[in-house]
Amino acid sequence: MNELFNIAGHFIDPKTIESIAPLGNGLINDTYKIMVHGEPKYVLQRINNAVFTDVDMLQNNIETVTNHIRQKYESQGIKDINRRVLHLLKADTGKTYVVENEQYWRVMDFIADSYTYEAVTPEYAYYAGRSFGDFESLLTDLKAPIGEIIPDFHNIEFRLKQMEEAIAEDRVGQMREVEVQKFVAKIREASERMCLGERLYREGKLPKRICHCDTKVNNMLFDKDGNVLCIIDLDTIMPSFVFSDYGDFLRSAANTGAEDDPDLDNIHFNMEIFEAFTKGYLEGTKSFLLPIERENLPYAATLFPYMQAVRFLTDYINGNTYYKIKYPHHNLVRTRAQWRLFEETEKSLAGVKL
Ligand code: GN1
Ligand code: MG
Repeated sequence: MNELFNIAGHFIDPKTIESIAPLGNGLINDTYKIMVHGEPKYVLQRINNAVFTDVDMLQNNIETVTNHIRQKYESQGIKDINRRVLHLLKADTGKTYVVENEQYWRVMDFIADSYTYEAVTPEYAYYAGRSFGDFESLLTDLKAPIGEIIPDFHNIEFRLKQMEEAIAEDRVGQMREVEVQKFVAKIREASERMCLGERLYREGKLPKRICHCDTKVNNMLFDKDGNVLCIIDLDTIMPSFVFSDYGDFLRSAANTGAEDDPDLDNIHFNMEIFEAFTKGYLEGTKSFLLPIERENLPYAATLFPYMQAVRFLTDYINGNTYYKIKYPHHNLVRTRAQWRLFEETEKSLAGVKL
């Protein structure tokens, strides 16, 4: 605990800190809230440096994007800007992060009276669609460069290659498990149709845009009336297909079960959420979205549970080195759940045209 106080002391007056307590349930970084006068005032985060190896680029990306959005909101006369866009604090080093014992830390303002959810109603899904669409739209005229913080992050061809490498290496002997072999076979069987986006990109038909790339429901803050306040978890902002933001949101929001649901019967694709989110997203992106992007949104909704199954299975085969796990088979349970969601999504969206 003392360590956390010392680190926070690089960003704020340590005498004002009452306590520091864990916050949220991300799979990558460690997050805490800093209490001042009985209220959460700041968010302290340990950046996972194994995942985000270039912390300078990471923090630069976030500063560039949040400054751009803040300026736009100012020129549009939007009120309450500090609750609508994240704000990184500067440390006594002059940077927006500090390094202590090879660990990287940052501090942001806590946005008061805000709520996160793991599941949404169709009404909230509509607002979420609008917000992610608006978010992309606000960034279409960004001139400053945004680095590809995790190269090939949502490149399914690359994720499949990583799976094949893990299989070839089989460092902990998981390939002996029949269930693992079965998933590998199914993933390979679907791979050709799932790599459509990368093919369209190579043919010069599909653009990359600045996307959020982690649009899970819990990466959005709502106010008490259900309005979207602010989009959070900006680490993975990078150039990508719009499929990333559209597809990854539905992967969490339209799933009637949990991401790691052990009971596969809970998992279905909620068409009402799909319709509401799509309506909002199409409104938010109407100024720039190309027909090729729009037509392939149903494909995007199937791509993300597929890609997540590939990523969870790869981590399981590698001996769980990437995602935080709560029990030994967690990544296999996650794979089962994401695979079921992929099948359910394909079934539900067969023949759906946008
Ligand atoms: C990770 O940290 P978190 O939970 O927001 C991951 C996403 C995955 C997600 C699966 C940098 O996000 O890509 O979709 O877990 N982020 C990174 O829940 O790999
Ligand atoms: Mg998150």
